[in-house]
Amino acid sequence: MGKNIVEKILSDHIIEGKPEKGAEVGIRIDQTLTQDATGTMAYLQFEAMGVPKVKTELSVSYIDHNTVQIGFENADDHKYLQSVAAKYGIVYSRAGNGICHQVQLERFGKPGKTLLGSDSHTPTGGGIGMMAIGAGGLDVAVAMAGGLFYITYPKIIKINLTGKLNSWVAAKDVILKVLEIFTTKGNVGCMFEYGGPGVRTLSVPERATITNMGAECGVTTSIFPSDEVTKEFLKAQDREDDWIELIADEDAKYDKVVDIDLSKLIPMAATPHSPGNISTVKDIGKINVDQVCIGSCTNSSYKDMMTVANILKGQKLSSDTSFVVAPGSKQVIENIIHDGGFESIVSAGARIAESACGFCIGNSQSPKTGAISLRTSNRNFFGRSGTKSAEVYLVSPETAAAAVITGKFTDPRDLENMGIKYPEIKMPDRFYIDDSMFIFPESVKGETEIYRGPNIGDPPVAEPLKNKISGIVTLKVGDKITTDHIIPAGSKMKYRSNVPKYSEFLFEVVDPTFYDRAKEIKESGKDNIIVAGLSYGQGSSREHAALCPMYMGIKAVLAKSMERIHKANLINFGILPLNFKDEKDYDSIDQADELEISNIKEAFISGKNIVVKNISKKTEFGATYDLSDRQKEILLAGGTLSFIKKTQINI
Ligand code: MIC
Ligand code: SF4
Repeated sequence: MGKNIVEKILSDHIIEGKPEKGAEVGIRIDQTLTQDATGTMAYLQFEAMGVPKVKTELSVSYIDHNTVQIGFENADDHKYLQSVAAKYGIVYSRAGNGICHQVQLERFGKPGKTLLGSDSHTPTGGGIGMMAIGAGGLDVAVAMAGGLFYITYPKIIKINLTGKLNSWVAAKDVILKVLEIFTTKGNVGCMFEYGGPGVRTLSVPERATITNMGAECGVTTSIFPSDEVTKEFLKAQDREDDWIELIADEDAKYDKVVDIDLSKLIPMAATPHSPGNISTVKDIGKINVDQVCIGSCTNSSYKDMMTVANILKGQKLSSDTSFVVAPGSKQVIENIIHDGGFESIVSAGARIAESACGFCIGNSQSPKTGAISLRTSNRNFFGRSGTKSAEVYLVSPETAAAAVITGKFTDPRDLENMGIKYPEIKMPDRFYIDDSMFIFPESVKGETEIYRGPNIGDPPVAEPLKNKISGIVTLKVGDKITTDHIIPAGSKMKYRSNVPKYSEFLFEVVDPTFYDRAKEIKESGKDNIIVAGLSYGQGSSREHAALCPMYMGIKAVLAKSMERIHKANLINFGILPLNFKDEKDYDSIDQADELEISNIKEAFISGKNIVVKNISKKTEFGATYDLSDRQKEILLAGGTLSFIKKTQINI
């Protein structure tokens, strides 16, 4: 029987477990990437493993998130990361070189390889035919040390593309359509594989926009075939030798096939406050736009920037709109300078931000009170922009550029009526390439001493899971709680290397009293427990959303359902992830109730449900857990680091 692309890559990489749907399999990781906001913890944990050099084919450490440098913290972290990279054989991508996913695609991504990244948008690499997966920093550290990465053998969903995008309709509109179909919940354990005749009409950056935002659906990853278009892209990056053909066999099977006719799509937007709230641009109407931000790992490629530049050529920014552009990499900036695009963007009135995450993570450019902000990024979670009252819409670069000119939400197809022609962008035959912002480990001479400034603290160690968790529901939350709700990034992100300080901001967006209440419960000797609705832990890979709760004495999270990366992070840090056996029991619990979760170890052995007693309400109900034997052992050992030390597994 023929194989699809996912099956081909997995069969080359599975080292442990059987390729059966729903089973846990351990895969070999060829490449890793980290970014600075998740990287410091990942490398502190890697150091604790005592491995002399990384064992992957390639590991890259990017500086792209914490580049604001108000105070010493960011710069300290950068220096630490540079010294770790030099010591352990890791490529270091300096601040200014660009956003990790964009740069990885340009310079290192290889079809058919596996990539594990400590960032949820690592699947951007699927645009080049890689199996690129986002994970917590600790899982990436294990992979760098030569350990396996564990996933659920996926359900493989084919998204069959036919037709061709019309003018003014973009790759972003494709993924917004996918989000409309699949929503942001209920897709855990699935992978999207794109196929069909429409694929060849999409360039690599367009494909990468689509795989990037698959993360918002909660799938493990998304992947495109590696074909002639991929070959041309790699050739233009002077990397033709990295190309292999990777296409599904004619008779490949899928768990589900969904058809999308590209020629039927129209400009779309995700409305506040979820990438899953999908509307058409037309239906939103001509509302005033206060801010337009173009960039982020979703839409900051050469193609995106040149499209915007050509739309804005000879135009000026509307007087009531603020406009920022952050090209995705140094390579993108240099190429749009060479090809004349930079001038049009600057001349139109853009404020040029450095090639970094910046506005996307609320680390700059927070909009004004109550603003309508149009962004080409991938997440519009409540409060993420740094302004709680702002309404953030996610759109294509074309729709964003239209709003720059008109100052209003505008269907970009209407620009034709203003005499603006749709720009057909041709990808360069050869990009202007300069790798001087990488520090390659081969170039580092002599012994390296690790630099540890005052911002670098030791990661706290988890405790072994107790047989009885007895404590208080510190917080009860609803559906779709994101990691941005759990622990904000933005201006607080500079404390990533200082867990006690960063923990002060836990659930700040949801309930500013959380930290004090959790501290009091912890100090009284009781456990903290979180109760949540559907799809808890959506969004980022940030392991601080588990690490800081662990530090504050949270022992269990009881939810209707949980997202993949967050659940793995909870296990890595010894927090028990539980699900309601019957979702209705969620309604019977109130915040501040006292719960008792007992006989956990017996349940792990017998495989039976865990009984949760609500002492306050004098009721009890069943909780399920979807844990492999390996995950149970990790929890009982007190998290992954302790598990590695205890079992002395050979990584
Ligand atoms: C995000 O987009 O939310 C981030 C910031 O890139 C995170 C990583 C982090 O929190 O450091 C992600 O996507 O994993
Ligand atoms: Fe950076 Fe935003 Fe991409 Fe996250 S989603 S990696 S913050 S650009």
